[in-house]
Amino acid sequence: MQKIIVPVITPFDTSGKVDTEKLKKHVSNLLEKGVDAIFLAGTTGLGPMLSFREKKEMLDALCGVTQKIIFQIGELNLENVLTLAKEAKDYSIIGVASYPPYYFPNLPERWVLSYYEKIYAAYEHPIYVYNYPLATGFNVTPSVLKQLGENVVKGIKNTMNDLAQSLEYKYLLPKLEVYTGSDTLIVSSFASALDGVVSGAGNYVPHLLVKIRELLKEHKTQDALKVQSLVTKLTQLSKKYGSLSANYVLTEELMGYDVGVPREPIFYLDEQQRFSLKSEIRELIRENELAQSALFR
Ligand code: ELE
Repeated sequence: MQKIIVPVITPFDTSGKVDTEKLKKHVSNLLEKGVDAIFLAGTTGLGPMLSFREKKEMLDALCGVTQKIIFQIGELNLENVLTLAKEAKDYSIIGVASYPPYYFPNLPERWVLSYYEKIYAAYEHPIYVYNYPLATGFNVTPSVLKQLGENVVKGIKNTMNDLAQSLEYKYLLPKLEVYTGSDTLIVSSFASALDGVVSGAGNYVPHLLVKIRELLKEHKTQDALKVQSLVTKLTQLSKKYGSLSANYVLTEELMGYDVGVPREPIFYLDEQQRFSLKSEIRELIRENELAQSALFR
C-alpha cells in the first residue's frame, strides 16, 4: 500500500530548546491516526536549524515510540553528517535521508554525487534523497539519481509540483521508492505509480490523508478530490501566515493538543494572528461537510 509519511514539526519550548516529550506525544498520535512513517528533521521540522546533536537527541527520544522513521541528517558540515550516518546504523529505523549540499549556487553534479556516496559509505545501507530545489538551489534530477543507482539510493522525496520528474525517477529506477513532498499532489501521488506522500499537512490533518487514500481505493475519485481541495486550502491558509510557524497553530487547533512553538528566527505568530488563523480554519471546516465527517469521525 502507498505510504503516508509525515515530516513532523519539531516542538520547541519558549527558551528554544527541543521539547522531546511533546514530540513523542505528537508522533504517537499521528501513528494512531494511520500515518505510516515519520520524516524526522525535514523542512517542516526546521531541520536546517537543528544541530546534529539535537537531531540525534530527537531520534533517541522517538525510538521508544516507533522505529518507522526516516532520519534527515543533511547539513553543510559533512563531518557531522557522516557522524550521524554512522550512529544511525545502531537503530532499526527505515533509513537516513539528506538534502543535497545547499546555499552555494552552481555546485557541480559530481560533488553532489560524492556527497551522497560518502553518506552511503558511512551508513552502509541505501539512503534516501530529499529533493527540494526551491530551497536548496540544486535539483537532483533523474539523471543524477540514475548515476547514484539503486545500490546507493533506496528512495527519494521530491518536493516539486513537477509530477513528471517524480514519474521519471520511477521509470529510470523501478525499485526506487518515490514520494512526492507536495501537499497539493496527494491525490495524484496515490493515483499514480508513486509510492506515497511526505506531507507537511499530515501534522494537522493525518485523518484527511488517510481518507483520501481510502476514497481512491473505493474509486470515489470526486470525493477524494474534494478532500484534497480542503487540504490544499488549509495549506494555502498556512502559507498566508507563514507556514513554518502557522503549522504549529494548525496542529494545535486540529489535533487538539499543544505542540510547542517554533525556534526563532521562525517567529511564533502573535496572539492576534493566532486568533485570526484559528477563526479562518474553523470557517473552512464549517463550509466543508465531507471534511467534517472525516475530521470528527
Ligand atoms: C515538504 C515541505 C515543502 C514537506 C518536509 C516535507 O517538510 O520535510 O510549502 O510545499 O514547498 O517538502 O513542507 O513545503 P511546500 O517533506
